[in-house]
Amino acid sequence: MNQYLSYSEEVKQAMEAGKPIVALESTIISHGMPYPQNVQTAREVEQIIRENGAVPATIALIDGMIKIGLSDEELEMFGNSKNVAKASRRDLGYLLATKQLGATTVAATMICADLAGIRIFVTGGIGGVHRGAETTMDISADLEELAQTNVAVVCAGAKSILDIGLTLEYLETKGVPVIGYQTDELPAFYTRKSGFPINFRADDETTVADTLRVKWDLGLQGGAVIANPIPAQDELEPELIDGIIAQALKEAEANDVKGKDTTPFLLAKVKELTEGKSLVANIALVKNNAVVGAKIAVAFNQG
Ligand code: PSU
Ligand code: MN
Repeated sequence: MNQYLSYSEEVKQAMEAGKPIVALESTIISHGMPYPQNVQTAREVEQIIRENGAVPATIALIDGMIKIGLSDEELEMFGNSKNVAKASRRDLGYLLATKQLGATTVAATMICADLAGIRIFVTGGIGGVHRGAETTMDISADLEELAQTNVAVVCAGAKSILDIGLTLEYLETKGVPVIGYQTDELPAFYTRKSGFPINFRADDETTVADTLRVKWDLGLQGGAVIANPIPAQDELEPELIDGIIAQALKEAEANDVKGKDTTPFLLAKVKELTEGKSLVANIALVKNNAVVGAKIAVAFNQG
C-alpha cells in the first residue's frame, strides 16, 4: 500500500469486505459549485452511491496525505474554505510535500483512485480541449490522464465551454473509449445532445463493466469515458445555454483568465448568467451519474 494513502473507516471496511467502491473528486466541491450547495450535493451523492449498492470514496489532499473517503467535517471544510488548492497531476507532489489542502481534479482523482485500486469514478463533467486551444494550447490534463490511468469516469459528457469536437478527436488519438450510456450521442452536460456521435452505446451497466474488464484484461492502459445524459426533465434549453456560454467565454477573455482558473471562472459565470439554473442542472446530473456509476461498480465487482 502506498505510504501517502489514508483510508476512511468506511472505505477500509469496504475494501476488506471486497465491496464495490466508487471514487468521487473534490474539485467539484471546492471550485465547481458554490457553498452550501456544494457540500449538500457531495453528501447526497455519497448517499445515492450507498443506496445503489456501492461505497463512496471522496478523494482529497489533507496534511500530506491522500485521503480516500472524507468525513462529514472534511467535506464541510473543502466546501467552505478559501485556501483549498485545485490539485491536478502536476500539483500532487508539491501540495503533499507542503501539507496543503488540495481538491483533486478528474486527473488527480484518477491517479489517487488507481493507487487505491478503485476503478470506477463518478463526477459531473471532465475537462477537455478548450475552445481556441489552437492558439492558447489549453487542453485539460484530464485527457492525458484518461490516456494512461486505468479508471473509468462516469460523467455527463463535455460542456460547450469546451470544443467538444476537438475533445473527442483528442480522446480518439489517445485510444480512450467513449461509451454512451443509453445514448448514441455525446451529451453536452447541461443538455442531452451535442450533435457528436459517441463510439459505443451501452444500454446497461453490465455491458459497460464487461467492456472495461476486457480492455484492462488485454493490458490496454488508460481509462474510459462513460457518458450519461442529464435526465430529460432537468436539461436546460440549448438556445439559452449556448448564448450564455458564448458570453462567459467573452468575459473570460476580456479578464485575461488563464490556466487552472479558466474552468472555475466559466462555471461561476454560467451560473450567474443563468440565474442559478446551471447549478440546479449540474446537481441533477451529478446525482444521476452517481446512480449509474454505483451500478457499474457493482457489475464490475461481480465479474
Ligand atoms: N467541469 C465541471 N465541474 C468541475 C470541473 C469540470 O462541470 O468542477 C473540474 C473537474 O475537477 C475537472 C477540472 O477535472 O474542472 C478541469 O479543470 P482544467 O480544465 O483546468 O483541467
Ligand atoms: Mn486548462
